[in-house]
Amino acid sequence: MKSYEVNFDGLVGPTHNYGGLSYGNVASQSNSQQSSNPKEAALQGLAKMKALMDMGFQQGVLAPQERPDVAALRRLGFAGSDAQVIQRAAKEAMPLLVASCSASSMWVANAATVSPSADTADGRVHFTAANLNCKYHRSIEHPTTSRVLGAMFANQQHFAHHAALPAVAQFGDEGAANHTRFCRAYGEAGVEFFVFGRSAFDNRYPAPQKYPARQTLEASQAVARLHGLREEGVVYAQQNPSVIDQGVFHNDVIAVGNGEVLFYHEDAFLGTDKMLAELSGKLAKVGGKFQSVCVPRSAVTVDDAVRSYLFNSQLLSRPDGSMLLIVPEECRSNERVWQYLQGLTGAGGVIREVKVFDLKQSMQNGGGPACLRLRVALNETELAAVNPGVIMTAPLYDSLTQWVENHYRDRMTENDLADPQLLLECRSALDELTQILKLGSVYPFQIN
Ligand code: SUG
Repeated sequence: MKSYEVNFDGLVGPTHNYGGLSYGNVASQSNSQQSSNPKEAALQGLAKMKALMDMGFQQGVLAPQERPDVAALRRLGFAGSDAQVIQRAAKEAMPLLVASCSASSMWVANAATVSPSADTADGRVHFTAANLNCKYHRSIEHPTTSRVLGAMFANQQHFAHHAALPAVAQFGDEGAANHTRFCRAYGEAGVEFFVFGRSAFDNRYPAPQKYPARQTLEASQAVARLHGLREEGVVYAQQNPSVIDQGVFHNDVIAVGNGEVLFYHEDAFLGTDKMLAELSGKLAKVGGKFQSVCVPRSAVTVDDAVRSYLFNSQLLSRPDGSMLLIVPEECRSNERVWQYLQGLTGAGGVIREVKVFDLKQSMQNGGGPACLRLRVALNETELAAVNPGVIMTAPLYDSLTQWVENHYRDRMTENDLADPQLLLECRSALDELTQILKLGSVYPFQIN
């Protein structure tokens, strides 16, 4: 049976702004308070989805969330009508209003961890929504994420959904941003690679000194248990704490894998040799031939990797077995990174081509091509069981582009977030979106 990797990209929500909310994420910190352009952000994301679809890849779309999150503000004690809740938060606690307005759900690599059916004990595709417990503005995403994923992958014969892990730092879980799967073919059993930043219960593991390690070993292990993965099909590795302290807040900022290939920076992991041997051995047991492409620090420094987002790229398999790397424009403007990429594609190795996309609006908050997509490996039967409303087609692209043109502002600052009119605009946009994507009622304003 045929199988595919389907990339579901997060549609940027109408409140996209630069709130400076993510300590440890260099771009988010340095662009804090700049004015943003939500319309441009959404159109940049849609252009990437359309381009991948036109290249013959399977592409889907994941809906944004209701923001401002008035219900979350109510839980923090702001009362009155919706407009009063927003005005009171703006007056008394602007940072909390900004956090409840974040369009951060666009980075759907953090929405969930997904295990394909070939890896799981019950033969279903398993999803665990990420608790995103490290940052308040992200910790409020998972209830809606679960409803949206449930509406997209509703067929219980093929899809199993797990609620987010307990909401404490010890089970900090950032979803697929720290998870990669290696396999010979998408429909065959593979090796799931979980990368953690620290252990919450075992102090033998080192931890970063400056910035938080968002993913714990214990969270990764819990997800592997929930999904019914075999021990032989799982490898755990620790992120090098010193790169976290240099701004590598997720493993997908320093490594990317696909098929039988891991593309990574020399400084990405602790115990690299042992880890590579384990990946190679376990992949061999399911018929695969592991290959690693290491980028030496002499060619690209960790700082270059963080600024250019070289590794936050999409590594995609082409029909002839070679791979294509989708990188952000910032890779072309970094001389060393661009030179490295020219050498890589010219060397006749597995990565043969690089395509560049302008995702500046998202990049300025630390979200590159890989952050914007959630990968779901599906066989033909499973793909047919996905809600067809969320699979990208030329007419859907046209409808979504028109929808963005109709509803989005082209400039957003902190003052705009305090405007109660924004909430009404967002709700009417999202109400229409659930009809376009055939999701049913998934937003708090639709179900309460
Ligand atoms: O969680 N930025 C996101 C970026 C997530 C990128 N995802 C992956 N690497 N997979 C984060 O730090 C910034 C929001 C703000 O500052 O307005 C933010 O949430």
